[in-house]
Amino acid sequence: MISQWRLRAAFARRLSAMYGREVPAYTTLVDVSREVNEDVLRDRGADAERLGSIGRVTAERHGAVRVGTPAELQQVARVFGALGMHPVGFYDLREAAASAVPVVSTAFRPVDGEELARNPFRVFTSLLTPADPRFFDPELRARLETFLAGRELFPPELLALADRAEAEGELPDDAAERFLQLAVAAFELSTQPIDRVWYETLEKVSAVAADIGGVRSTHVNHLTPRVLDIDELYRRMTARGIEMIDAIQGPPGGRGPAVLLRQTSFRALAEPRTMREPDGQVREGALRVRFGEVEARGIALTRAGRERYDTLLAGVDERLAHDPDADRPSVARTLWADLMPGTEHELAAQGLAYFTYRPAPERPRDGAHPPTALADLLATGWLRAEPIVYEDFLPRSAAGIFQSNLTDRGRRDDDQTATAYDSTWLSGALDRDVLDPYTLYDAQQRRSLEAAAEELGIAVP
Ligand code: OOG
Ligand code: NI
Repeated sequence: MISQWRLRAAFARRLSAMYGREVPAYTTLVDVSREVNEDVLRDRGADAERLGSIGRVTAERHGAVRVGTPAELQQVARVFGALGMHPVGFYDLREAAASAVPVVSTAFRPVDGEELARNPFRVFTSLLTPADPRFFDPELRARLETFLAGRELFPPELLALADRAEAEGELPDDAAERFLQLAVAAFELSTQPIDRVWYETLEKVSAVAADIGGVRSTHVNHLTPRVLDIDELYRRMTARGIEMIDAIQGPPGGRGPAVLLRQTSFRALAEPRTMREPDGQVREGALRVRFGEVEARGIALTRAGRERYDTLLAGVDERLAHDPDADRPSVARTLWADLMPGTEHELAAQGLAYFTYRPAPERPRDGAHPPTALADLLATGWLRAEPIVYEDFLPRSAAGIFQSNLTDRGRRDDDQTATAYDSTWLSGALDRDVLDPYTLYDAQQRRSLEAAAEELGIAVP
């Protein structure tokens, strides 16, 4: 029998092997990431593993996939459900001014601490929004919906195996093998001819709309390794002549503990794709839709901590609007130093980031009574705090990642009124609850505090 987490780990490994064959630059990225991680481990020792064991980090990937309809989204959710991955978080990529991509997204990932430690594979999953009139007029919407209704992304045999794995939590060896083959194949780049005129019609709205709705199958858009020092990775990739986007997205690095998520990417080369012309002729064309991305993960922020990050983004934008020649990274570093404390201890004491807490082995043993406030329990050495890793994504960075891949801004008609989509709508479309990331981190922190309080014989701080 193969358990869900082993299926998940095997799926991530096989998808990685397949994507490496499809996009050779990805293999370079994985190699350079591994080198950087080994160097960081050597330089920093145990400290390097504070946000995950080197085993976890080396195997860690996130994928990105894009689907066209709620029915397709429900099916992909069954495939990921088989792997113990649940929809977490809602991201609306239609609003980001710079990108205006007609999708809303969630991320499928393990939610339980132990499952995450075994293998944290996650997939950023985007759903096209044909009903948004700012992007699609009624005629194009109708054509698009008809096209999407006529395709099959996941064969029934795959979905039946997925349901069984989800219900039973495991699969017998043979069924597991079959499931993995079919699941990986479902995300392979298709060699079927693409209707060039239809593809280009959608491309005028958005390259992402064409990538989703212009073809009869789906594919991995990118697969992202995790690196322990993203600034160093950026330098090494650039030194190898790979042209990265001009920035690392997310909070500035350097000072204090790493928080949330920092990402950067590069455009992959054009890939050969078969095109069908209006006269029926088939010829070799090329499309450039996939890319490479890498990320560094930090500590999960509470809502209060996250507000400070959003304040940073707004502050940097404002400063750049007044002074377009200012250096964005240094503006961000300066503002960030004012907004965020520079130690884990302060992040914990001020309730800005999530930690698991346990009684310190070296706590006072002289019969003294522990203090009641969390900050005091930490300061006086009663409790120890271990950071909780941020397992999710950032909408602004995601918009930047989408954007890095587009040569053309696409088209959004702001005279039309947006269709409302939110987390509740997405839960309905999925027929599964979209989980709230803060609730998950809160619960993990709370459980640890309750256990620690019980051991110390005090009220939960
Ligand atoms: C997803 C872009 C977002 C990330 O890491 O923020 C993303 C896509 O291009 O489909 O993957
Ligand atoms: Ni990504």
